[in-house]
Amino acid sequence: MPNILIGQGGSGKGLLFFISVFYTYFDLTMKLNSDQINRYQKDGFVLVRGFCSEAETRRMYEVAIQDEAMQKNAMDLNDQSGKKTRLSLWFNPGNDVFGYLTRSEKMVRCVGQLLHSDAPVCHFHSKLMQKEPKVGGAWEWHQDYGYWYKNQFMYPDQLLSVMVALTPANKQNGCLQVIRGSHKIGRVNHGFAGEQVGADMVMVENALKTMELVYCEIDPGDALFFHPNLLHRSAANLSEDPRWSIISCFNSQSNIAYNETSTAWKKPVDRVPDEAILTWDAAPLSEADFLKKENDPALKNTGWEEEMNVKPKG
Ligand SMILES: O=C(O)CCC(=O)C(=O)O
Repeated sequence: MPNILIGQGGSGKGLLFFISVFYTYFDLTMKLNSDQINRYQKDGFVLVRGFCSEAETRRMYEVAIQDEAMQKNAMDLNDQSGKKTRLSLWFNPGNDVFGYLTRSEKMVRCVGQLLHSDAPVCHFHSKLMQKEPKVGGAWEWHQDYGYWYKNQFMYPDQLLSVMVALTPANKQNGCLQVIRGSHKIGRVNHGFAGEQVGADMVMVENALKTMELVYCEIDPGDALFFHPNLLHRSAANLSEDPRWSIISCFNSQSNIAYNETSTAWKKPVDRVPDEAILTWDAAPLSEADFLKKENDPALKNTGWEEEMNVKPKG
């Protein structure tokens, strides 16, 4: 065994260096076990508790609420009741703290275990979801592939999303709700629900007759990996507490998007060690390539949306 106790004995830096060498040497980077992989395949989602440590999550939340570019580039999407859901979305993962999360060995490795391809893992986009107390709007029932189909990605099994909670998410503040196993239905039709893309409610209601509705109540640092055909929604935040999270979406390089002008989706992720999130100097998000609402092909009319029944009954 090599001498791995190098560093400034007793100091915080020395300890971090020790941990990093220890993890590298023993290959202890977080990965999913076979039970978790099976659950993702069967249910369309898997929850990994404590994916990010308390300190990592605190660092990300501080940036989320303080970074000027993040706030300046936030956009509001109206839900069906006119309440606003706020998010900032960017494509290329940079040298900022969220870029370090997206690019971390643990993230890329776990995503690679779930994507249905051996091609390199690429990052499609990340978004900071900001559901403010009392005003944060709902997300209507949809599949992410309801949006991404319009980008003309060919293979849904080669895409997935990872939601990392930055604050507690619960029923009161509008946590994510999913229909267990609904990814197996395949893509259902989508129309517009407010300014969002919404799934055909006939199929959602059919799914709810036999499949379980699950409220994903999660704690800061927990990560929810979910399939792009999993039906999901979230209610408005009527509580006194914010509900913030970061959602990173990944794609296999073998999955071509024929209607997407950004290019991150075909660039293999430039990985960084897990400890970058906590210990590396982080750039501000001012260099990030943020999406403007008017440029999103998923929010454009393709001609068939109006025919869909996307309003819940009653
Ligand atoms: O953050 C939420 O409440 C829902 C977000 C969502 O459904 C999505 O980004 O696809």
